[in-house]
Amino acid sequence: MQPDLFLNPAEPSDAFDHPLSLNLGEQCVRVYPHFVSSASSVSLFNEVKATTAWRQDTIRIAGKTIAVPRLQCWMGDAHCRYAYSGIPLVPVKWTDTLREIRDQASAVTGLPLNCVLANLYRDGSDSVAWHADDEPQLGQSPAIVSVSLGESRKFQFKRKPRLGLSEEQLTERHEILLETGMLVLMEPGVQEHWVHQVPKTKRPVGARINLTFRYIPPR
Ligand SMILES: O=C(O)CCC(=O)C(=O)O
Repeated sequence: MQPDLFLNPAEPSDAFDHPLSLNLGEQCVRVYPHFVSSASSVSLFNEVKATTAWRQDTIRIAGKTIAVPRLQCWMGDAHCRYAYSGIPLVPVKWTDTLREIRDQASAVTGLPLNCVLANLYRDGSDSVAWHADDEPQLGQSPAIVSVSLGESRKFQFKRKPRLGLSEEQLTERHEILLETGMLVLMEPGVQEHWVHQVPKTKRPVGARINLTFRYIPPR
């Protein structure tokens, strides 16, 4: 599949002010290619990798316990309890680094953000399967803000099946190449109508960190 966007603009400052758009039907994904400058992305990757309390979660599928194919850390404000694929997540406290990235992501997107699922993909055999970030704690129509550091990986979208979709719509696919320093904003509506994944790859790739910021309203 050809990516919808090959993101390597020559003029980073321009790209920062004017995000690129990927239209998914009525919904939209905005891409800020140089949210983190290329000069600082390597040191930021190393800093986040070293200061985040990564853990290996497991899930039960068909009676078997399986290791989630990536390391994760759930971080956020104290009330931000969450469950992901049946894994209950109690937030660890913000590190200075992730709080700083959160504040900048909030400033760029204009969105309040109070928690983050950090994912560490150690190599091409780590992945995240098709899913939507549509847990009830996130409210009716959440916006999701995702920052990538490290190796490039494919990010793919397909529609959630529902009655009334044509064969063409059901087989429709979109793809973004997620590169280091990139911020992706999945606008409200994307999680209701689309699922996304980062597939495994046989290409030799090193580690990648993804920070998926969200907002959970205090109760
Ligand atoms: O790694 C990514 O870019 C996506 C992560 C993701 O889909 C998630 O945390 O829900």
